[in-house]
Amino acid sequence: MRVLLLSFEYLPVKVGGLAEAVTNIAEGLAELGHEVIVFTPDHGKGLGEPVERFRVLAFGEEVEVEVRKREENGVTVYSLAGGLLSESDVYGPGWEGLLKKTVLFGKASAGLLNAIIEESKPDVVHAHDWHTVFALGLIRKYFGIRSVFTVHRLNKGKIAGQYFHEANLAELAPYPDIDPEHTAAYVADMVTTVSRSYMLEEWGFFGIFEGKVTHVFNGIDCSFWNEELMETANFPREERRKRILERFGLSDGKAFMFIGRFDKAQKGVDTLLRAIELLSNDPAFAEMRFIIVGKGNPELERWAKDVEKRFPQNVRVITEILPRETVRELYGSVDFVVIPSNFEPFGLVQLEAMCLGAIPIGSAVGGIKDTVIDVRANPEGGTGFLVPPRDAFALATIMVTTKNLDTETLQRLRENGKKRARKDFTWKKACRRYLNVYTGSVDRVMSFLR
Ligand code: NHF
Repeated sequence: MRVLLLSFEYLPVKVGGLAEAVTNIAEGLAELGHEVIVFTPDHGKGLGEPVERFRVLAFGEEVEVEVRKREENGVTVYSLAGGLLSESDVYGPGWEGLLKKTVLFGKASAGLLNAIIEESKPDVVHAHDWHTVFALGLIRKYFGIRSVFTVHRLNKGKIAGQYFHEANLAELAPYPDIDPEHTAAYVADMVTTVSRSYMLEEWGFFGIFEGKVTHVFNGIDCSFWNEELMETANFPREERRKRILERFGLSDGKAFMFIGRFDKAQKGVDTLLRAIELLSNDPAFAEMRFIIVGKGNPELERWAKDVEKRFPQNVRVITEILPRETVRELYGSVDFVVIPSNFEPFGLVQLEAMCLGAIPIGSAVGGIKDTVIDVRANPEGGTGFLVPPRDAFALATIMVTTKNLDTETLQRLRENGKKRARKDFTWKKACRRYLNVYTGSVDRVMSFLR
């Protein structure tokens, strides 16, 4: 099968989990013997060799589009440069600039497909997140290729119908304000998202497209997130913990870690900070250590730093991007990783942690709920703990409980977690399911089934 993927992020261009997901899907499909082509904006990177040039009329100006091509791990990647497509802010400049960039990407993608269609007509076009709505719409309109739209995270935004007019897709914008995710899902033959629970939590959106909606879990590449590659691979876990805590200026204790963006909407670092404040009154607190890694919202950064200042024996806050190798040392040394997200389409942290034997304590939402098995519900097969989102008290309570777990249970949770991450959430599995989505041979939700 020949598959065309459309995405605003493709490694090495990475803003969030989207880049990892799309790159792994592309390479996984290629590994399974399929021909994979990717269209992505160049974002000023200049990767690959120039192969094509054409002019595109957009917003009253002619833009010279330069197409660059590279072969990477069995995948043919075309990056589209010129005008806003060369803008280095992936999702910018500003909201207006981003919208213009998405329209230009749409027109340039249609132009590029026009140039290569005679030798390389795709069997399916697979578009990722709303930024590809114009590319998807134009490819569907001009070439009628079977199409799939994947939501990695709902944006729930509205854009002026005018942008659809500008993209030669006026028929998709009968109203002044249009939700581009809704339009992409409407246009596509199949709609997917990255976990079953997220799909059901967001049924208000996905339910509109019932009959062509399903989930495909992401995977995790445990080849990097591997204990054997750690600097301290030969030390027992307690020794590693002692060393890593020391490295961050803390004495030994039960170690809990958070890593993620400091934002108010999704990642829930505020819930963790509140939980720590609650815990500070508990006698167990003296033996608890917290390493919090992340940056973002200045107010949350200030709050985190203030908590660190108030509890210097227990809390370390690192507001810088750590090298992946250091993050691996952390995962492989701490006892627990806390993922207090308010919502999480899939989430990588809980699986990275599981690959390295750190026990996840996560919110019972989206992909966290689907990947972490709560040991209280399944004592033999459990891999971690699930708590309600936005509930600092529940999080604090479970942290006290976990602190007192016996070594045997901890060991079982670690082993179960490693097995689950390595076996149940591989990219190969994800790609096999996408292939079924492409051909329509996949199960889907029927809300009337009881
Ligand atoms: O893992 C890739 C990623 C997800 O939960 C994540 C998210 C954005 O929010 O699918 O997309």
